[in-house]
Amino acid sequence: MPDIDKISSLLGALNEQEVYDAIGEIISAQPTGETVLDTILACQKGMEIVGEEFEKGNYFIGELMYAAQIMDEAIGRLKPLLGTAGEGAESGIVVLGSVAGDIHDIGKSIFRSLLEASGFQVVDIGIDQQPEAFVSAIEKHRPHIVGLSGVLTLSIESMRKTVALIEEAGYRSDLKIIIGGSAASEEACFHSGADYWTKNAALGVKKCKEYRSEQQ
Ligand code: B12
Repeated sequence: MPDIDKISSLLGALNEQEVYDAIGEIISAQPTGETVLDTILACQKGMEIVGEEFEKGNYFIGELMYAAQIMDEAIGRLKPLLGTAGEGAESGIVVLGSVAGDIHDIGKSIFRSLLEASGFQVVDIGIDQQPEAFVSAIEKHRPHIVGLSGVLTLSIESMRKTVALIEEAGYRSDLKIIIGGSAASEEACFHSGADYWTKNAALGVKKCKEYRSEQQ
């Protein structure tokens, strides 16, 4: 099996073709579901390296956009290996979106794909979504779980406002709220009033399954 960890440094260095070659090698080796998840995490780490280079002033917005393109393509190639839960495997409804002010969506889309592969129906309301948009989606789709995605420090405040409006609208006790993205932390979870936080999409799906077995 090829070295999965090397993908982080290849992506961090924006070596596009080498990232695809490494992903190709992993796919040819007929990986287990766990290996596919590890590969996604290695890509996520690569994006952290890109973020660090941006902070240091070595990369600029163009490099962030290029990294996003490589990441999208890499995940697109891995996606068919995530499998599908098949008809009738409904595990619950999740309303998901990136919170107000935040246009990042790669992590959100990965979480969405993993949820769908586990049989959840996902209503993805998109990026930069105001609290009111989450509440409208809750009114319309009556989800069991709401997922808030955010990678900016400022997003924590948007998450707090979103949870507060869900509470004000009277839906808080009907559903669980989980937050994810690189802004998520224990502190952010407490501050926002969410039930759970994670920076790992697979752990997020595991938690959603736990919530659904408690709710049923
Ligand atoms: C790519 C990127 C961009 C791309 C985004 C493209 C896109 N379509 O998403 C572009 C170029 C548009 C961009 C723009 C900006 N960016 Co940017 N960006 C990044 C970068 C390098 C990678 C983000 C990423 O895709 N990571 C990979 C994914 C897979 O990881 P993830 O998001 O954490 O998701 C995983 C988990 O967290 C989880 N997950 C995600 N969401 C959810 C939700 C739930 C419910 C659950 C359970 C799980 C879950 O699942 C995923 C898989 O495990 C980060 C660096 C970093 N460390 O994240 C900076 C970063 C987030 N950006 C940053 C900044 C500053 C900006 C800009 C302000 C730059 C500018 N000057 O314009 C703008 C902001 C625009 C805005 N208003 O949102 C900063 C944020 C700093 C801060 N603390 O606030 C970072 C951290 C870079 C840095 N280190 O400085 N960016």
